[in-house]
Amino acid sequence: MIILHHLNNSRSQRILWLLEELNLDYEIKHYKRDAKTNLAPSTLKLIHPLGKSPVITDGDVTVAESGAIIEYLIEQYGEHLKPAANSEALRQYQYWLHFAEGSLMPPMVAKLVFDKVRANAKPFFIKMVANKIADKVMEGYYMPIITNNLSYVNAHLQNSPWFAGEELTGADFQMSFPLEASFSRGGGKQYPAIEAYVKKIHHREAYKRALEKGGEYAYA
Ligand SMILES: N[C@@H](CCC(=O)N[C@@H](CS)C(=O)NCC(=O)O)C(=O)O
Repeated sequence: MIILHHLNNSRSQRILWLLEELNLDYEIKHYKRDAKTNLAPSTLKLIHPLGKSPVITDGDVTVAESGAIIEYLIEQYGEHLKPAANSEALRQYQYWLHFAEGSLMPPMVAKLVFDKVRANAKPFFIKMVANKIADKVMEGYYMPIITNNLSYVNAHLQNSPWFAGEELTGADFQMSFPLEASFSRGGGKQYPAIEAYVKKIHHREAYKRALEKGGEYAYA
């Protein structure tokens, strides 16, 4: 039996959606982020030493890291979600599967960290200095990368209904989280193709079931 070790408001939602889309039999074990630190509970380290979510167990097998989990589930249970060997669709599939965590997420995580620094720095003088540093790094470095990445994704989606072409594939599950996260605060009007894509995902029956089963998810 597959068990998804699922953390609220996390990348684990993409795996939940995939499990639903594949119509698999699985259980969810819920973990809740600490209200203060937002970190996962230490019990997740009993499943995998890094203590991050998503992580799945399937009998004796434990798989961590969203991209690896998606590849594992597709290899084992859903080959139809992977394009044919040596096709352009397969190259696109591999590219976007890696792009999501390799290029798109890191500057977004940096933004989240700097937003937290701005919000929590105390006392007043430290806050002023922290804000100045945060603004400089964000404006000078991370924001241009985020904008460049999102414009690139938007241009791709203007010409392609799914990330690897005409069909839904594993790449779409992997790309869903950063796109949802970047749109969750009502931003993104300048990226109409991404907006339409995120809406399209949210209308899928499997996605709705995943949302229902997963509970708290701030990005849908
Ligand atoms: N690149 C990893 C990232 C895993 C990750 O950082 N997960 C976050 C949730 S989105 C987490 O577990 N955070 C809680 C913590 O770090 O304690 C993946 O895609 O699986």
